[in-house]
Amino acid sequence: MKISEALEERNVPDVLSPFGKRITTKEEFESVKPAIKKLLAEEEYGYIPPKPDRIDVEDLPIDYHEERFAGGAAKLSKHKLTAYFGDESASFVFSSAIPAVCGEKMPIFININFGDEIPHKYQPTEEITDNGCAVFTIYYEDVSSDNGDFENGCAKLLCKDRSHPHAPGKIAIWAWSIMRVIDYIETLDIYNPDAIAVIGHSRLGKTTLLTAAYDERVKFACANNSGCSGDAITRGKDGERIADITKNFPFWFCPNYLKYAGREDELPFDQHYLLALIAPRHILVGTAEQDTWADPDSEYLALALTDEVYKLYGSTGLIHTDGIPGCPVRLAEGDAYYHKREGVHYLARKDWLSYIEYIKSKL
Ligand code: GTR
Repeated sequence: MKISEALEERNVPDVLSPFGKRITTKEEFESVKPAIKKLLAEEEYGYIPPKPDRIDVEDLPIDYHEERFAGGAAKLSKHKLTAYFGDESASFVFSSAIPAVCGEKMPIFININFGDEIPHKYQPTEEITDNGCAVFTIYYEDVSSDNGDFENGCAKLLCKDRSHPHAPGKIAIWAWSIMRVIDYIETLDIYNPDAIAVIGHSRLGKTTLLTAAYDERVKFACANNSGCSGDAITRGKDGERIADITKNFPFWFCPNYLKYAGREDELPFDQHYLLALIAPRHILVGTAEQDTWADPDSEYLALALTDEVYKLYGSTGLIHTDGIPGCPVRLAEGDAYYHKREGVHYLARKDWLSYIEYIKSKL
């Protein structure tokens, strides 16, 4: 099926005419980016909390077994980050695994993950460091719980007034924590501004995209199976819809987003606007054939529609044919990347290794 056929009847808004006038240059697109950011903040995710006055990072003890991690081929550490706003502060813990020998073009991942174990089913740490990459890991619920309680963790300080229609949801708060870890990485010897990659699976893939859209320090955004309200076109989407996601997880978003349940056509944007804010930096979309809840075809369409923005910057975007790809497929030639692998919703080793290979090819 051709892309145009797949888009028929979806009535997707044109990202090159986000406010009426058609955009034809990268300068014009840069000039509308703040308004697109405002739109997404006010209608979907809420405003990401501001940068703190300062951060402190304290090293925490690790146990003897962790010290022997990877037989000495990588150094594992744990840290506690405290962000200060005047006299008030919020803290969370993160870990790092850094190869003993760091290459000059070493990818530096920040993985916002579903657990704090190292390794974890979604983070094959030894394979990552053996492949010459550093990885910093945030356990997302250490930042704030994955529910409607805004009184715990960093949410208590960062989102005091949930009654406001643009108040940040949990995705925005998790994104804020990734930005703080990047603040820390910037102070390290290993820091390379070209090599910062953020990765997350599913709800944390949505978090990854939001972070990259609002923080230009992210050069590679690896959104794994992020689907609804992440990397998938919302209009005409299969599987999960806004009505489902806002019923089950209203706290991921700003209160304003709930009004679009069952009314996708009234959204003044679609998810490719989020991706367009990341272009011309690298977007890596990873999908799974049986992940119909996320809808791999709608994920593909969002990325393909972002192409026009990449082109404004003289970049290739996703190199693809005019069709919806079958499975398995790996499109890794352009400045944007897409894969569809066999299997179900999961962040697999295969996914990691594919992302790593692509990132290395671009460094
Ligand atoms: C599902 C949710 C999806 C996806 C997933 C996950 O239940 O509906 O949008 O984010 O959770 O995070 O695992």
